Amino acid sequence: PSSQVTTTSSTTTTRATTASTTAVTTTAITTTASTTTPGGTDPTCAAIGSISLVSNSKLPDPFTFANGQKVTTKAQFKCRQAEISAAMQQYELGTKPGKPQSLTASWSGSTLTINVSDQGKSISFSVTVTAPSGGRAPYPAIIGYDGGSIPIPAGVAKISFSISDIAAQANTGSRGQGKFYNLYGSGHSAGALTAWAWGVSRIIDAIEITPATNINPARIGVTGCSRNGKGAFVAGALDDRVALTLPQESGSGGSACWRLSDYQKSQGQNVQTASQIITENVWFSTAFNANVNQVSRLPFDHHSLAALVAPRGLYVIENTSMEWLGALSTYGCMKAGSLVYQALGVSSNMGYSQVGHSDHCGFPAAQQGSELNSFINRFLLDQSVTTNVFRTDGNFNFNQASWVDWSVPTLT
Ligand code: MCU
Repeated sequence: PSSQVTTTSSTTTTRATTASTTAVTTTAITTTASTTTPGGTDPTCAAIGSISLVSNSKLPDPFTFANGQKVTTKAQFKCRQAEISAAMQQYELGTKPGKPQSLTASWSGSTLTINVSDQGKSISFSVTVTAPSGGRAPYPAIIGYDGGSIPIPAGVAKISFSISDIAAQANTGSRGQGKFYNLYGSGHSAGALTAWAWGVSRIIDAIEITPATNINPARIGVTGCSRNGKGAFVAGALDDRVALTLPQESGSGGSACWRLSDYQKSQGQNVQTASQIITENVWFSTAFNANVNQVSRLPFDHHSLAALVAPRGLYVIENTSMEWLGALSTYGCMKAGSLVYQALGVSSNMGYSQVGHSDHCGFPAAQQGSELNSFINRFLLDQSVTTNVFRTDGNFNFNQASWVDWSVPTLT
């Protein structure tokens, strides 16, 4: 089965700044129509047609459109990214709504409150901003899902985002619960990962119209660990204003590929698979359920998430000691994703580091200095430092030729 994906173009945005008191600044974005933008709105791209399921045991080719046309230029790749995004939303993530009809923000103390109205409904949520020690305003900032689990260096602000407020993730009974669903309806197709990604986009909208936060909206990172790492990855994939994406121990549903995790499982390893993950929580759209036992039908896999983040900064943190995450799966999946960065001529914009340690979501010092900090220094603090990281301490052999049957073009 295949269904039509429609892209609707977003409409003119007007901005109005209302008077601010000393403590509170309130500004507003108004868009004339609420739209869903599954694949983006680039007018130079051909409209995205229906995207069919495939039969492909290998990782699908990021450089070939659904209609068979090859990607040869960077401009075409942007259109292909829109198509990949639409496919992932259709078959796995659910639809991420576009800019709401109205968004206002207020800033008080260290709290940024975001008020969103769309199609007659309204919600409001807040994030806490911790100003950096040192550095220069406007500061870069890292949005941490439930605070995140990485050390944030000097000069970088931290934005704590309570994600369960937007979409609950207690268990499979959490479907449709949270402010996202109060706004868009409890039956909305978005899974929790997509709902949180929508929240990140609204946080960035709010920062863009609230200079009083002293945060630079062009230097935003997003991080989270484990289930929240899956979320951080999806947020970076679905909003190209995110300058640096930092998923930590995201495993299955994050940096692992569904096909590779199924393979590991078939080899007797205790690795989380698509068919298991949907029985645990509401991270994905219910639309995903139809294909969890036949993931080779998906016209994408999770190397495609890296393909959506490209060419922006991406540093993937993984842990070889946790069998459940799928050490080979995350390594091989991100290796395939890195081929997109290679094609774009920016290999060093993506890093992958897999270090074994028993504390899930603990952050080993070995991954800090020349790895995490280098990515932050380069992509958030504008320093010219080296970010050449692709490593594992794992004892496995990823045979790329078994999984990648496409060649890597040099996109012009
Ligand atoms: C690695 O992320 C998840 C994993 O997908 C779940 O199966 C497990 O229950 O929880 C992990 C997690 O979020 O740990 C904090």
